[in-house]
Parts: sequence; C-alpha cells; structure tokens
Amino acid sequence: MTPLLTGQEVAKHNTRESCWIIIHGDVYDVTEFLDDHPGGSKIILKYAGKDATAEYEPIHPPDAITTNLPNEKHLGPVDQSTVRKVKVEVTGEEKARLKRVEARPPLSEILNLHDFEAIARQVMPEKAWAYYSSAADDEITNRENHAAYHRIWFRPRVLRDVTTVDFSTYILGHPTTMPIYITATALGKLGHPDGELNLTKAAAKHGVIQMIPTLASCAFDEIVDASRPGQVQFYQLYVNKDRNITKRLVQHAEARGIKGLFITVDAPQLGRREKDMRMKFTDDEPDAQKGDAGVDRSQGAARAISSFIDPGLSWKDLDWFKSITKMPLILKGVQCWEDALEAYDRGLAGVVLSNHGGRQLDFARSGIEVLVEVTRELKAKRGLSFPNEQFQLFVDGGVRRATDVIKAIALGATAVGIGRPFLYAFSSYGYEGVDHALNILHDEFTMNMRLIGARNVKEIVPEMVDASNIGCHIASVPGDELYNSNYVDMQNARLRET
Ligand code: 173
Repeated sequence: MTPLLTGQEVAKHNTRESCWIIIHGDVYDVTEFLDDHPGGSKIILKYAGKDATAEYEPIHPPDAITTNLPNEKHLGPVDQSTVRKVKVEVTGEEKARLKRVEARPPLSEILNLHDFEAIARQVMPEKAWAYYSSAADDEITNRENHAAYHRIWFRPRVLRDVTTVDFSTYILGHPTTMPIYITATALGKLGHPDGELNLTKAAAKHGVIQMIPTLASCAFDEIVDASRPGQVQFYQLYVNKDRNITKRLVQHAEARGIKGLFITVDAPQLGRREKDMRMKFTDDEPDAQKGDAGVDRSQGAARAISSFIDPGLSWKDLDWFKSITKMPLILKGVQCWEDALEAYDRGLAGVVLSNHGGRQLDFARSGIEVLVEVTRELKAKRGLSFPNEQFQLFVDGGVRRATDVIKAIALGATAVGIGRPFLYAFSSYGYEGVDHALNILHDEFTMNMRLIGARNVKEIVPEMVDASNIGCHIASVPGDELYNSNYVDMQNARLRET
C-alpha cells in the first residue's frame, strides 16, 4: 500500500506551476485544469495546497472533480490528521449573522411562506441569499409573477357541504396529496448542508413530488437513494452541448425510476442576475475575468457553471429525446400559446408555463397569464379542454399561497411548481422548515377549498375565478426600484429663508 499523502506534502504544491488541492479527503493535482475551470483559476489558486472542500461543496456535484480530471491526477487520500484546517476568519459580519440564526423565531411563529423568505433573508449567508433571490435585469418579471395572481379574484359557491375536502390529484398519472410539486432549483447546499435532501425527505412525508435539478448540489443518485420506496421523482434537464452526456443522464434517470423528464427550454443563455453578480462568487481580479474558455467569470456562480448548456437546442431535437427515453417529456419554460400548441402537436406530455422564476427574460409574462391564453387557444385550435390527462399544463413562479394554486387549477393547470419558498424554508430551518411549509400549504388548501365551495380538485372550475383582467398590465406593474432610487425628486417652490 502506498503511504498516505500528508498535509505538509500537499501544502508544497501551492502555486500555478504545481497546484494540488484536497477535496473530501482526497488529493487532486489540478495544475493543468486551472484554466479550464468554469469558475476561473483564481478561486482554485486561493486553495492551492489546502483543503478546498468547504468552498467546493455547495456549488459542485460531488463527482464533478472525479469526472473532470483524468485518473492520473487523483493522487489518493491524505492523512487527515496532518492537514491544517484552513482558518476561516470569522468576520464581524459573520458573527452578527450567527447571532441572527440563534434569534430565529420558532416554527410555530412562521405563519405563511412569506415568513420563511423574511427569515432566510436575515439568516442566510449574503452570497447564498443573493443567488437564490436574484432575478433578471430589473426583476420586473420576478415581482410580476406574484403580482399577476392579484389580478384574479374568486367567485365562490356556497352551501355545498364542505365538511370534508380532498385536494389530492394526479400528475402525469402519479398521485400527489396536493396539486403542487417541488420544482427544480440549483445549488441547494448554498442554503443548507443537506441541500436537496431536505426536499426529498419532506416530499416523502407529505406525498408530494420533487423535481430533481440537473444542477443539484447533491449527487443525483444520492437524491434518488434518499427517496422512499414508491416515492415519485421527476428530473429537470439542462441539455448539454455534448449530447452523449445528456443521453447518459437521461437514461440513468430513467433506469433509476424517474417518472418525467422536464427539459428546460427558457435558458439558452443564463439571464443577468445582478444581485448575484454584485456578490462575485469568484475572487477574480477585474483583468482576469475573461478566461481562456471565453466564460465571463465576473457574472456570479450560475453563469460560471452553466456554460455547458446548449443554446443550439431546437424543436428538431425532440425526436431524439423520444428515441432515447420512454419517460414522458415536458417542456419547462414555455411562454406563449404558439409554443404550447407546437409541443402538443409534437406529442409531448405537457408544458410548464414558466419564466424561470423571473431569472431569464425580464418582461416575460407570468405563467398564470400565459395559462389563460394557452387553454383558450388550444381549445379553439385543437378542441382540448383542461385539465387534460394527455397534455398537462403546469405553471410556476410567484406562488406563495394555496389561493394562488387554486387559481391556477381553476384556469386549467394540472399542478403548480413551487421553488424558492422551499429553498427559503430549508435555508432557515432545514428539513423541519420544508415540513412546516408543506403543512402550511395543506392547511391553506383545506380552508380555501371550503371557502370557495370545492370538495375536490375536479370541483375547482373556471367559473370559480374571474381572470378577465389577467392581461391588464396597467393594474399592478411593480415599481422599477433601481430606476426609482436614482431619480431625484423635483421640488416645489419654497419660501425664502428668513
Ligand atoms: O436559475 C438558475 O439559477 C439556474 O437555473 C441555473 C442555471 C445554471 C447554473 C446554475 C443555476
């Protein structure tokens, strides 16, 4: 047996000419990889000769390093007792944050999904909060996603004996206790060390479906392994320029029992998320920001790790997907009826009407608004009625209340995706937070189903909502905060000083 490497030996390789790092107790020679690292070389060099696990973990799947480095660069395990812990200086700011973590209210005081966001904002590391909360450009669509629900009002029915209400339903033929699913969001470990597993466990307990993201912090297999027997999971796919990689991912997902493939179609290039960009995940100096790979490294973690996504993806690729998998195919990120119709005509299983949580095209309309035109046009052009088992419509973005979900169901959605609220729940309270969030939604469903007079999901019908103003963007366009804060108010005439 070769003797274990020591921390002292590793520490000698702390330069661009010879750069070794330790991740999860193993030593890697990354010298030749430095300029290929999508996140830039600077961030690696910061850990040259040291243990980089803490920095690496939240933003890489655990196997990223083993799959990207040739075998001979894996130098073997290090004797952990000889590794000097990288001293993380606890700044005053960090101390203050830890105090705020201690000051979190008990879950019993968290009354709604907004509360999780309010707490997360105060207790999350600043970078993580910036990444989760950020959205495209002026964040108009991000806020419109929620505001759009304010343009839909209820027309409840009364005297219907609502002693018991049941809001369970089926998504792509699979049962769920509520007409929602946990949608895919990247980089779960930025918010909590257990990352996406918090969602898997809570989804199991509540009988709801989790969509596993391509860019999860936890390994795909880890997330599937954490599921209970029979627990249904979907997979969100970013399509790689290298279709062999995509094929491997898709077929592996299918072999592991994934029940639906949600292909993201709204992100040929990642939107500008300026809150994220201002945080600069990398410590690159300004002149080092354009790497050899042409990846602009000034633009936050998301941009850096998304350079593999294929902007060349097109309708023509869909037949290929059908040829490599039997999983139902759903397009995630459809934004007008024309594309929904195309998806239907091409025999897909459904579409998610989504603008990616407002993180892509600013001034994209909300999913709920698009839902209204999609049901109208697909009825007119193909005689479809919704909800429809053969072609299912989903929406996501801006959902904070069961009333939001009920509005979408009334308008023909099969189910609604919820993303950020669950991230905020586990970032502030771990698994228990997600459990509590799902309890809140459950209670809200019970009450609101009673109040609108629907005993089951089938009884939530279009007549129960007035969405006639949904396309009216005059009513509640959110303020343009960046612009407003720069605008200097005009002044009225004043009296002279005496
Ligand atoms: O919205 C996102 O942040 C997202 O989808 C993404 C894409 C690539 C890398 C990281 C996150």
